[in-house]
Amino acid sequence: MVHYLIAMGGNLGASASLFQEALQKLSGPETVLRQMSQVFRTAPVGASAGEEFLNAAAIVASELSAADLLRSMQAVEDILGRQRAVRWGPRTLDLDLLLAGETVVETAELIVPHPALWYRSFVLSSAVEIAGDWQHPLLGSPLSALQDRLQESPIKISLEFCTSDLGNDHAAAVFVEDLRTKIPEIAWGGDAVEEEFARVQIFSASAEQLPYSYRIPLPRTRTIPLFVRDYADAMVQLEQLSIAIRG
Ligand code: PH2
Ligand code: MG
Ligand code: MG
Repeated sequence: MVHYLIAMGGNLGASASLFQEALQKLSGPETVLRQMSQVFRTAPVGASAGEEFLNAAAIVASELSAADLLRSMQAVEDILGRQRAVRWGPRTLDLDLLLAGETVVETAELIVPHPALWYRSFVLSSAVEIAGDWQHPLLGSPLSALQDRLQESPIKISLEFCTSDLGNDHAAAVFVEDLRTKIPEIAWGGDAVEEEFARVQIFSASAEQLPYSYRIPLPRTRTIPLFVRDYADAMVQLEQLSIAIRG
């Protein structure tokens, strides 16, 4: 029996009742709902994400493996999403597996802990309500501490430019200056920022991409890879990232 933490989100006809219906469908002989958070209204993150989202989290106890639970979550997404299937558009219902107790899973199909769990306010606010004392097994902190970290201002994040396609050091310096004025609540630095919270790696979109299942190299090194076409694209993506972080 494993306790799993699940995130729920949606912005197309999503409602508290849709989330409840999803949890009902997930429940069965092997899977029991233990707790559900309140439903939070959150700002959409992502250029084409659309309207305001609803987000919530739930704890289920299950005999299923993480891989099997994920498959049943995907089946529920399909059933409940079918009425309003808009490809590549806003989401009717998104179910993400955030944590599987303190187990770490890294396969082609599934990464647990969810790689974006630690820096997304729209995930952490509901997760912390019901699982604030759960440990993030890679970062070694409880979820509540990860959320507190997001409240610090300015939040310190360093940028690492992993490509030469984007231009020279001068172009990068101008870009960082621009970023500082546009997103002042985050102290972005080209050089190592003191006590950095995260490291954002900027890759040219044309460069060879890392696999989605990138490894977090050290317990406290939190790295976010971004693949960008140029600095303008980097700015757009970083603005979205800052919304995801600051919520
Ligand atoms: N999910 C997304 C993209 N953007 N924004 C918010 N606020 N909440 C989400 O659940 C969300 C999002 C794709 O899964
Ligand atoms: Mg998601
Ligand atoms: Mg998903």
